[in-house]
Order: sequence, then structure tokens, then C-alpha cells
Amino acid sequence: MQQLEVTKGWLPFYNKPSKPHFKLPEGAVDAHCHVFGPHDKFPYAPERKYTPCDAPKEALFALRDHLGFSRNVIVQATCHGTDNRALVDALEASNDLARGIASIKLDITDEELLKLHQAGVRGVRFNFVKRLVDFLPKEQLEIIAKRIAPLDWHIVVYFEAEDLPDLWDFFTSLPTIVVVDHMGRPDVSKPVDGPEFSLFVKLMRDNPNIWSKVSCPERLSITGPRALSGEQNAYQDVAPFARYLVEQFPNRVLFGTDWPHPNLKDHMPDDGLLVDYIRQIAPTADLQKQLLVDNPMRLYWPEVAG
Ligand code: 0GY
Repeated sequence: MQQLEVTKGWLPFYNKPSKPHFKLPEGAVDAHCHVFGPHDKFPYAPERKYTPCDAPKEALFALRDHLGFSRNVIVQATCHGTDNRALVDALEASNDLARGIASIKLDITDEELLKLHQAGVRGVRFNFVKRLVDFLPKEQLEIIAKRIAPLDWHIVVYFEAEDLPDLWDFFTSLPTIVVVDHMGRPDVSKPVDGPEFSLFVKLMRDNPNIWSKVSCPERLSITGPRALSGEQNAYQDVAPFARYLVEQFPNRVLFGTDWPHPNLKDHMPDDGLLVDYIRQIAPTADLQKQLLVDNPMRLYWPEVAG
């Protein structure tokens, strides 16, 4: 794969991903990834907090095939703001093998919403990570939630674990399925059964409409990809958190690579290693199939899943 532009301030994505040892189940979905640019065709948003390297759809689809995934869920990232053109372009080029999560504003018309739906968008993302966005007031998000609910879309939320108590009432009042990015970003130096992660587990236990992506060990790990006991156990400090959710909520978890991994400064993950990581968090064939095929297909391709 070819690197198209040297990133400004952040690492470029790893362009020689290894072939995973773990063979993904037939029909596996990479349920969290992005496309960026190319910036000359799809400029980055003026209000962005970072400028990524270009990561176009062709590179994403090549990675999908290389890793053994069948489908992608492409998530609008903050660097493109609410301009969903790069996302829509990728969805339309995917041959129905990609669905999207958009970012929208209050003034979106019904016609524009319908066009997004026709392109393959199935949800919106509400981002509460302060370093990434100046977030919209909750009253506006509530209106957006009401607008998208009739389309049978869902809401993806991204936040830091320390903010969960403040966001709890808002999340639990949302009228759709709510998918939490990256397990609510736990501090993995704390215990899995400690108060912080237990609150997240309670959120899922008490609210059957709340799902979690068990993604992004590369963002959450302190030990990193190889520190503890070799590549077989990459990101070993994050795995117990993800495995706990996979085992407790097997029909409400999703996995994604997060390619091209925006905002990483310390190391850029080998996506092949991220696929191998799945064996640590979903140790049986049944759990793997639910995580990688059944759950994302039910949420994003119900017409195919049956
Ligand atoms: C991710 C995580 C990050 C970035 C974004 O929308 C974004 O810009 O989500 C991050 O910096 O943690 O999921 O890509």
C-alpha cells in the first residue's frame, strides 16, 4: 500500500501491515475505520483540531482484503467535521460492502438525510472528547437524535471514562441503539473490576440498547504492542477489559481496526497484529462469530443478515 502524504504532526499509517495469523470468520466486518481525504478533493474541516495524513478509500478497501475482512463501517472523524462527502464517496464506491456513521448539524434537511441513508449511512456520531471537538449542546443533540430515530439509525458516542458520570443521564435517555466507541476509553492501569470500569459495565448491564466497540487497544494500551510477552499477546494490558465485555455482552459488541489510527504519536499499529489481538478478547469460535459477523450484520446489514 502506498503512503500518499506525510502527515503533519502525527504518524502516517503503517503501510506494510502483516498478514494476520488469525483467520477471520467468513463475512467479518471491520466496524470502526475512517477515510481521510484525499485533501485536494475532500478538504479537511477548517474547525478541525488535527490534520491527518490522507487515507483514501482505495487504501481502506485494499487493507480490508489484505486482512480478510468482508465489509467496513466507516466512521466520520472530526477532521472532516460535518462535511460527509469523503464518507459518502467511499460508501458509494464500496459496492454495498460499507456502511457509514455520519456527523450532522441541526440544519440538515430531510432530503439530505435521505441521501445519506441511500448512500449507506446508518447512524450519527456524538463526540465528547474535548481534545477533538467543541461539542454541540445536548439540547441540539437531542433534536438530532429524534430526527434520525425514524430512519432506524443509531447513535455512536465517543467520550473519556472520567466523563461518564456527567454523560450518564444523556446517554440513557437516547431513543435509539447507542454504540460506545472504544469501551468508553478506560484507564487500563486501573483494575477491570474497579469502580471506573464497573460503572461502564453497569451502563451496559442496565441499558440493553447500549453496545460497545471493543476496539482501539493501541490507543488505550500503556504496555504497547510487544512489551509483555511478544507479538502473540500484543496490547495485553487492554485485553482483559475487552474480553470481559465480549463474554458478558456477546450480542452487543463490535470490533474495528480504527485504521488509519489518527492522532497516534508513540507508535503506529500494524493492523495485522490488531487482527491477531482478537483471539485474546474473543477466545472461542462462537464469540468470534458474534463479535465479527452476527452483531455488525444485524446492526448494519439487517436485510442481508435476515
Ligand atoms: C478514533 C479516535 C480518535 C479520533 C477521532 O473523530 C476523530 O477525530 O475519532 C482519537 O483521536 O482518539 O476513533 O479515530
